[in-house]
Amino acid sequence: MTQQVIRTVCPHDCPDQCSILATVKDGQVLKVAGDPNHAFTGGWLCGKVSRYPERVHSPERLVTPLRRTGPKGSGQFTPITWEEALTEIGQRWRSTIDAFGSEALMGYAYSAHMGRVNRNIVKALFHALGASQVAEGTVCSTTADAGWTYAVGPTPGTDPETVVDSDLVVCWGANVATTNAHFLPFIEEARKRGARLVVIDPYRTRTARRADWHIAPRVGTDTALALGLMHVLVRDGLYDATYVQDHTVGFEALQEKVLPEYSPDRVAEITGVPSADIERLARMYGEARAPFLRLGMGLSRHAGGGMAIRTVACLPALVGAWGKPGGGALMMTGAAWSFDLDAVRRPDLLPRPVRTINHSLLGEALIDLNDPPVMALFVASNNPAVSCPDQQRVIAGLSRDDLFTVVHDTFLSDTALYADIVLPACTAFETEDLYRSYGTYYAQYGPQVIEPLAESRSNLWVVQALAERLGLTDPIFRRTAREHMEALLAGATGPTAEISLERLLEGGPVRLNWTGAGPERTCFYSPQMECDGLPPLPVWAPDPAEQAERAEFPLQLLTAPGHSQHHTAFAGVAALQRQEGAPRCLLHPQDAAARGISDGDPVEVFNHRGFVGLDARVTEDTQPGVLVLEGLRGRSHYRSGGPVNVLTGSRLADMGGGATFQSTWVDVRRYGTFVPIVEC
Ligand SMILES: Nc1nc2c(c(=O)[nH]1)N[C@H]1C(S)=C(S)[C@@H](COP(=O)(O)OP(=O)(O)OC[C@H]3O[C@@H](n4cnc5c(=O)[nH]c(N)nc54)[C@H](O)[C@@H]3O)O[C@H]1N2
Ligand SMILES: Nc1nc2c(c(=O)[nH]1)N[C@H]1C(S)=C(S)[C@@H](COP(=O)(O)OP(=O)(O)OC[C@H]3O[C@@H](n4cnc5c(=O)[nH]c(N)nc54)[C@H](O)[C@@H]3O)O[C@H]1N2
Ligand SMILES: [Mo]
Repeated sequence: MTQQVIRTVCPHDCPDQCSILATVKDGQVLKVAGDPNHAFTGGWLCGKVSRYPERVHSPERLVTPLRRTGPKGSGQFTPITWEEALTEIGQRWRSTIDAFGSEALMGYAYSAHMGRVNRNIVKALFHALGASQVAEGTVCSTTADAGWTYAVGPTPGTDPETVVDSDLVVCWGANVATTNAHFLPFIEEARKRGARLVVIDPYRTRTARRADWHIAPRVGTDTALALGLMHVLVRDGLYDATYVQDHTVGFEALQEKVLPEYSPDRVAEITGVPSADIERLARMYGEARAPFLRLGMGLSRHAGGGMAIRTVACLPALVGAWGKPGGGALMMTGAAWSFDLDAVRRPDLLPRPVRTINHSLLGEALIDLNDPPVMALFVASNNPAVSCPDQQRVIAGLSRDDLFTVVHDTFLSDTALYADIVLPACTAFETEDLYRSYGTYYAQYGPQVIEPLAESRSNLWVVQALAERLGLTDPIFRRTAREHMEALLAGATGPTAEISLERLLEGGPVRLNWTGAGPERTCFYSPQMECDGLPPLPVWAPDPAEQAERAEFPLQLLTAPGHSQHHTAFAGVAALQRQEGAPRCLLHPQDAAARGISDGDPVEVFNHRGFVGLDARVTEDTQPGVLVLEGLRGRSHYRSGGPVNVLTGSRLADMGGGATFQSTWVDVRRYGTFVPIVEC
């Protein structure tokens, strides 16, 4: 066959959603390049996706279904045929449903494949089976979403391409150089035109290194910092009284009841940011012509994380930044899209109301749920044995001998090690799907680039095959990817309905006709929060549970995305593993000296939940009292213990049911200095 260049889409959970030109010959992806035809991702790919041929053709790809032959977790499997795998799964699920009821079955796919079809179709299967449902986003975005929505409603963020017209860009808890790389050139363009870049992050990230000013608050104190800024803005008359009057709720209550409590001096005590810096930042923000706030989700993965996002998201309204060219705020653009997802997910197939299990509480669900217990689990497109909090319980749950687990993955992930049956997934390059970005306003069709390798199969194929075994007759389980796309568009509303399948199939990014007007209103005082039993006005208070943990373990754990990793999805690419290097923690020189730790020493990070063995990087990039761990790795990457989430707990954030990875306190010691305490 001759060589061909096929335009497709990066399927990963990333705001950029690059358009990719894949060069293909004889069923092999030879190279990938950025598509110059995309206004946002503009002709270059990140370091991870540049290596896509290595991911697609990794020698570690799963090539056949596997059946477990050794104890759970041992990694002992034997190849079986798809016929055997599907028959066994069908029989086990049927007998589980007969013996325990349909809610004993729990199955879900998460975000490793962002295609609207392959991600959502798995839901239809578990709806039709009457299985326990899973609230999946709680390990990632639900708390941030809840906080944002309480403040500004379901407003999609400002178009990132407009940032070039901004004169002040604030990246607040957003390491865009790592997690939103194609946004950077737009910020740089704004800087060429005179804008300044401020980064607010507890440690010096790659983005902070580039910034004109890096402000490093204590972890979990953003609510107070935002209120300190509001205090100065209101005190000095630097707010937009007209915008506030016309487009906000509860300004008087904020001014009278809240802001007096947040003087720069008090906020400095809470956040560790000097009061002069709070004054200066407030002035910069208040005096800017069009400040652009890029709000990340890191600060939401915390006990008070919803309130933090909710409060920071009020800032643009106070200065009237919304609607000014270059001004406003962006967390996500997802709310702008209205494809008919229910046409693929089909919640109407549920035979009766069933319980919903929080993804962040997977361990608890597998261990503690009764009536009925979870007896059969299906996991696709995620790796909860690494990414879910409270790993001890997740692993204990996955190790249950009476739990029948099926994992569908491209690689033998840590989770797959606990499966009874492993199903080989193909990469998104081997599937056809429809994508829409959550960080820009583009949708794009992603054609299949090569045939599925070996015996790997797509999420869609697996759902169809299982539906057939289980006697599910709804026509949805026979629809092709193309028919699903038609359904997604047929029921679309708003500007999404203006997009035609024909236009998508022509290829390349298709822009959503979105007007970007900003929120209808911003709630300084939120009646909805009051109804939901939450404080209706912004408030920061120390968290008693955290204070108790801190008394025992003095360092706060900050976990952040890895630069050359996408959680664990690129685990099969050796070059990226080498580039990321051995797992390490960033430790401030003061904390290192107090423990006799030098740069490069092997160390163990520990708390009452578990320990992780890795290398120490002693650096002023972090602040005293904050230990930073970048990236999620499988257990075998660590010197001992691990993965990182053995340290985190199952407490949920204040709103949205999200995980609280950052509400974790730890200590660190040189590797090998641990003397076990033997109780007699
Ligand atoms: N290279 C790479 N890119 C990715 C991913 C990846 O794993 N690797 N993951 C993808 C996914 S799934 C997602 S959800 C997004 C990640 O999206 P986000 O979670 O929005 O990630 P970041 O933009 O890195 O924002 C996290 C930043 O928040 C900071 N932070 C943590 N706690 C606090 C706090 O209390 N206050 C403040 N001010 N800052 C805090 C962290 O130090 C970190 O630098 O990125 C996507 N892109
Ligand atoms: N401590 C701590 N924990 C965190 C975070 C943190 O910041 N700190 N971040 C959280 C966030 S933001 C997120 S989004 C989650 C991510 O958590 P996960 O979704 O578990 O992320 P991955 O490790 O990327 O898992 C994706 C898995 O899907 C597989 N896969 C890839 N493509 C396909 C496909 O097409 N089909 C199928 N069936 N499988 C496929 C990959 O090989 C990989 O094993 O982690 C969360 N966990
Ligand atoms: Mo995420």
